[in-house]
Amino acid sequence: MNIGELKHTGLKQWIEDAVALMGPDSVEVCDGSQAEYDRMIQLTIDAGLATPLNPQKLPGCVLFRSDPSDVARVENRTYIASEKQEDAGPTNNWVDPAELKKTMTELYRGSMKGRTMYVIPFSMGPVGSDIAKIGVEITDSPYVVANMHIMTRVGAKVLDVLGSGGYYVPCFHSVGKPLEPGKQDGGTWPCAPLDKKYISHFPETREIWSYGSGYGGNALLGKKCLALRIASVLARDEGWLAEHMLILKITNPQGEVKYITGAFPSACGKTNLAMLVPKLPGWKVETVGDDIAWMKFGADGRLYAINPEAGFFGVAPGTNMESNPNAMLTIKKNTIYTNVALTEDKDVWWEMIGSDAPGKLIDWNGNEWVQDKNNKEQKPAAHPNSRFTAPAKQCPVIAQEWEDPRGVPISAFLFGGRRPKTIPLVNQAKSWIHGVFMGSIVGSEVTAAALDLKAGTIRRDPFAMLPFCGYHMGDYFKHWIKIGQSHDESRLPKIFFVNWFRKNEAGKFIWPGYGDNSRVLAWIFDRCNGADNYVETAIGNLPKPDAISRPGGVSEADMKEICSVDTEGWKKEIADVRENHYPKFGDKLPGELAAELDAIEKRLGV
Ligand code: TSX
Ligand code: MN
Repeated sequence: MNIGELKHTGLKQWIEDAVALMGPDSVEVCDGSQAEYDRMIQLTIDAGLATPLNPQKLPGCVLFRSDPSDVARVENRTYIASEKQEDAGPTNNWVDPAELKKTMTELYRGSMKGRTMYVIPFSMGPVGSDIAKIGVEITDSPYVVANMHIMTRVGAKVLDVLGSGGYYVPCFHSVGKPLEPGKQDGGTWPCAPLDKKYISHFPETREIWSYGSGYGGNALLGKKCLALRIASVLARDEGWLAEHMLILKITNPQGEVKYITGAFPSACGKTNLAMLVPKLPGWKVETVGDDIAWMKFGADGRLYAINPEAGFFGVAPGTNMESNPNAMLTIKKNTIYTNVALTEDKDVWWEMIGSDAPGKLIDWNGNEWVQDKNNKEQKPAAHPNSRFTAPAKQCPVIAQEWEDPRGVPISAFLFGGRRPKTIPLVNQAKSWIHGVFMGSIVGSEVTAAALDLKAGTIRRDPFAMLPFCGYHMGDYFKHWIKIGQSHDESRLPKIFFVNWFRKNEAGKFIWPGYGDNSRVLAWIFDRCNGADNYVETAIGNLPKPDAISRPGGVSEADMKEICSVDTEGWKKEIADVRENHYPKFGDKLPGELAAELDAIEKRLGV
């Protein structure tokens, strides 16, 4: 489709202005068809950027290797450009929007020379759902087009909903590498150097401008940029919630169904939880979403959630038939792999895939790699942030209602993190405001992968939204408090804090996690039905002894330990929140949260 056929005059003008600025050789409006997807993949193969994988083992799959400088989201190059710095808050990078637009306009000038400009109309959420939103991404990357096909709903059906004047979030993306006449990428992943990369959000005008990176969240603008950073601002203004949460469906042995969402910082196994295979007989867990939840109130006063995405953009290393069999089955076909290792028979391999590397590999840098288990220093074959992009509909346990435009009614919110000490296995908030307090203090142990902070320390990541909130985090807390104040609390989801990561004195994990987490989900399920399975404590409602069935290998003493109040540990936790965490939000910290902190401290006893 070409621009002339567009009915939407505003959209047409916006594209024409972009063409004049970026100077592509040609322009294509994407239709979302399989033929278009296949053509994008073929283009990247011809440009030496993609390798087709073994059609017997991985039909319809390809492998990309990115530039070594372009392997993850770049938080220090991610900007919230609001008129006032105060509106971006202390946890976001702020720049003056006019200044940023000036800088980026010069970068965009001629940036698509020698390339095709693709215009991607996409819907976040089922097309036409009241909860869904439309975006249009302009990009010069066929890799982005192919990934957007999987991660969002693309094409003509979206333009139909837009009509001649409908609202869309405009998104600019350029890899920032114009091509000389007649030149191709020739196997070199196109991107700009780090100091030229910009992932910019204009929350007041609801625009996204991305430049210089072709990778994941920097380039697939529907995901973190639109569905979280911009949507969080829309949600604040319109009274709903745009959250970094998985959505799962649980069915108990009696056939009763509940839906639960959960927010966890990175490296806590969110995708694994979203596709959990329960160990408890008779219980069923199905997937609605693994990363983002958009929630609006229904006429019945309940919160209804949709998954705004249509695919999974998951971390490959660590994914195996034990940790997440459903993910492994999802990614057997029609999947884009990025930065994993390649085997001699064109299969994929990554660290902790469940078996040793079969012979000689090509690592994520394109070099030959032979596994040496005696060498502890050996660099990984797959990049630790290597990814699969796969259609959600291929997940064997995708819930049948995952695309219901009305969304699913949420019974519980989970918050969690990797906490080796103090934080119990599960703890129910006493009230909405206590639950908001729990969300506000979410933190996770820093694993070796993060270079910026010392391993072993706790990094606070309130609501797992720290990198994804498009405005001041103190105002975000206030928004959550207001949701509670303006709705019938009995119809709001119950709030829980979970911790699969308690360690004993020897540094060994006490709780087996994974499928055994279904025991905790069952307790939460019953709690939502008002079961008499809890004891009130200073920190919240904890499981009664024996209310959570004990997995094999966990001693009675250990079970008791992870289900009780560590008063001394909690006093330290409270002190850390008071001295190091809450002061970050200055006078934007809601008084209700300061009061909640005081109340818990008082209940713990001085
Ligand atoms: O995803 C995880 N989950 C959630 C699963 C539904 N992981 C992996 C985190 C990195 C992405 C976990 N790791 C979980 C967990 O519940 N728990 C642990 C910690 C753990 C690791 C190994 C063992 C036990 C716990 N091994 C044995 O018990 C033998
Ligand atoms: Mn995420």
